[in-house]
Amino acid sequence: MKRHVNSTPYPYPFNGDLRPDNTVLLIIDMQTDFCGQGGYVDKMGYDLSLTRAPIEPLQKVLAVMRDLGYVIMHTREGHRPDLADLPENKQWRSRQIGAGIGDLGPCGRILVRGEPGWEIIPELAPLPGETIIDKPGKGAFFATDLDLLLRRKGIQNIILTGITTDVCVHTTLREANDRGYECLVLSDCTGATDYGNYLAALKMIEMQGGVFGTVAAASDLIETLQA
Ligand code: C5J
Repeated sequence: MKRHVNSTPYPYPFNGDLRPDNTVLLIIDMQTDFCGQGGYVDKMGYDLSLTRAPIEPLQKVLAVMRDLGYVIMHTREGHRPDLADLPENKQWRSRQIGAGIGDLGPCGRILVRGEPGWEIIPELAPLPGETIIDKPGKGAFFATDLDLLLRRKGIQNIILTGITTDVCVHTTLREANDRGYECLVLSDCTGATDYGNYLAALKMIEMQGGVFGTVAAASDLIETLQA
């Protein structure tokens, strides 16, 4: 049975093959450091309401997709406690803006694995058995086994959500698209530290007939899944 999500600029997936065993919901970096008080994004002075906006729609999508048996994966951006995997320029730039990666903040050491700020927020906590990808960079394919796990599971479709739209979501989207995965971004299940960047990041996807994939709202996906 072929089915499609009502997405822009084309219905997803392109071939109508949307099943629990060939599709993953990828939830990117819903960590306190990116959307919680005292975390990295808060320390940089950005508006937390923008990165917290996806929480509620994501909870709905997550509940539906868990119920239907879809593959669920989460990512966390963070570095080893000895910072051996932290590029010098990444640390230097973060210190310029008053939120030095590896430095002590209100939620522990910023973007360091095992610290309170690095944890996924309780509202979207992974269930036992759901895969968590720990990544040192912005893209979830860089220096991780994500591609290997997806191919072993026979995943063709990736539904991308999480934060931030213009940085980690977009980098992962581009990496996935170049690897031949069919990508959907859920517009209300993602957010950026700047609203203009959020809109631009979504618009970029829609160029050239869907240069990186296609975009839908959570309700469009849920309608298709429950039809
Ligand atoms: C950033 C992310 N923005 N998860 N990380 O540094 O988007």
